[in-house]
Amino acid sequence: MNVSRSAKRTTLALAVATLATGFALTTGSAAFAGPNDNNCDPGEICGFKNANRSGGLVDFSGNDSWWHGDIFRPTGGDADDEASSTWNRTGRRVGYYKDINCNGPLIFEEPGGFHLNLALNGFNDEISSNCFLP
Ligand SMILES: [Ca+2]
Ligand SMILES: [Ca+2]
Ligand SMILES: [Ca+2]
Repeated sequence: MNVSRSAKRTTLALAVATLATGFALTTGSAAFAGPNDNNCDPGEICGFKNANRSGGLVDFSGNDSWWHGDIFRPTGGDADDEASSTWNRTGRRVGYYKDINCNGPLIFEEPGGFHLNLALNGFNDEISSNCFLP
């Protein structure tokens, strides 16, 4: 009797697990839009490995004091001193800085602004942090 009850419980648990897996698969990326999800979504600050917002990206929802350890996705590679274009999809002005902790020379973007080729600004492969500006 105990064996039978245990078997039923296992079957139920499997059924629930299957449903949960199916749910996760069908909801897709839109339901999980957020930082570090491969997409430069509205509300995010993004740095791209290559010019013209290509070659993989890092996406932040706010200030980031050091881009080291943030990996361009899906291409790979550390973002610190490696970004070649940027896009500010937040509603606030953003500064990108050559040094960590938002220090050193900066360039800024208005809400919705972008830089397609940071080399034109002397900032290719230089950005190490970003902060909102007043
Ligand atoms: Ca995102
Ligand atoms: Ca970081
Ligand atoms: Ca730097």
